[in-house]
Amino acid sequence: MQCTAGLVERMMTGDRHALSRLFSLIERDTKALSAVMKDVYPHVGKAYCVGVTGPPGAGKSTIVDGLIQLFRSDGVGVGVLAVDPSSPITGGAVLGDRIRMQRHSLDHGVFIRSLATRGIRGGLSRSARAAVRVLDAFGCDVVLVETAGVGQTELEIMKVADTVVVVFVPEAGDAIQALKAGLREIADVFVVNKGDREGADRAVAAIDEEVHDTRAGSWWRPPVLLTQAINGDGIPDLHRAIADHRAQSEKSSRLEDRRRERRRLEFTEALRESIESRIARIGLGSGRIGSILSRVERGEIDPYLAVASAMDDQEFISCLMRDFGDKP
Ligand SMILES: Nc1nc2c(ncn2[C@@H]2O[C@H](COP(=O)(O)OP(=O)(O)O)[C@@H](O)[C@H]2O)c(=O)[nH]1
Ligand SMILES: [Mg+2]
Repeated sequence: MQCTAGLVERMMTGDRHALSRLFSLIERDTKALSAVMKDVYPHVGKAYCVGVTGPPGAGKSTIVDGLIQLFRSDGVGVGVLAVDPSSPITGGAVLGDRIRMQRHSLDHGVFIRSLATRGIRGGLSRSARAAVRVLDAFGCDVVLVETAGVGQTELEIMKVADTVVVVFVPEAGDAIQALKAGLREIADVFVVNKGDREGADRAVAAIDEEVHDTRAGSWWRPPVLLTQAINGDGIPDLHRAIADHRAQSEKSSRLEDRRRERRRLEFTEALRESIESRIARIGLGSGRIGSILSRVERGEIDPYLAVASAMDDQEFISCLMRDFGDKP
């Protein structure tokens, strides 16, 4: 893994080939990802991350495409990550995104990449976080992360994004349903896309009412915007709403609080994972820990008392602390 430092160095001089290689590494496995992070981390902290989430087909990629153009017209360097845990990298959705965004492919201020998250422990949030950092170090001012909302995965975007945009389509029933499922809390900006469709105004009103009830008196009241991404309608308003949210969160130190909380979560998650994987590696079948386990299995001691015994057992603890060569 010695090559990562050199790759990072080349990537930081604007070498896109090195950037692509780094992406392949962070997609490969957890160990490669950690090695890349070690070299990238000292160079991050400038990029602002915007998450765009919502159900498949809502128009997220079309919206992102419109946003790229607006950011570029301000001279902002843009990185785009399409994260889709449900479809493989060659799958239809991602391929479609690539084609749709192709018009940006000759622009050196834009880097678009789909991200495969399988094979990485910690899934979407860990790979996406790493990828955002790589793009940050590369020099992107803004990183747009598109995630297809499938169950819990859309909530994961919170762990990455500084501003979360949640996209709905006009079927108001669906929208309200999704709000109840937890999106209400994570959205900083709501978008009802496909404004050309029946019921769009009703959906906006319904979400607006819901937001009014739940965010009354809060430092930020998420706007509910109507867009028609297919012809660019409403995208400048969205661009402005993102900038407003950014300015407000920077001014009120909410951004720093949010990032601090994310780093804390990231550390504790990684720590837990590291301990879990060590337990899996050493196995619990032999030695004194093995006999404790057998007694638990036979129902002779309760599992919690057994944990306390294990934690007091020097042999077990020193096994856990052994050097597994898994450090980056
Ligand atoms: N009618 C209509 N179709 C749209 C609009 N925006 C996007 N679409 C279409 O909806 C489909 C899904 O869009 P896409 O951006 O790939 O959605 P994603 O899966 O959320 O990324 C595509 O065929 C788009 O052309 C819109 O405002 N109105
Ligand atoms: Mg898409």
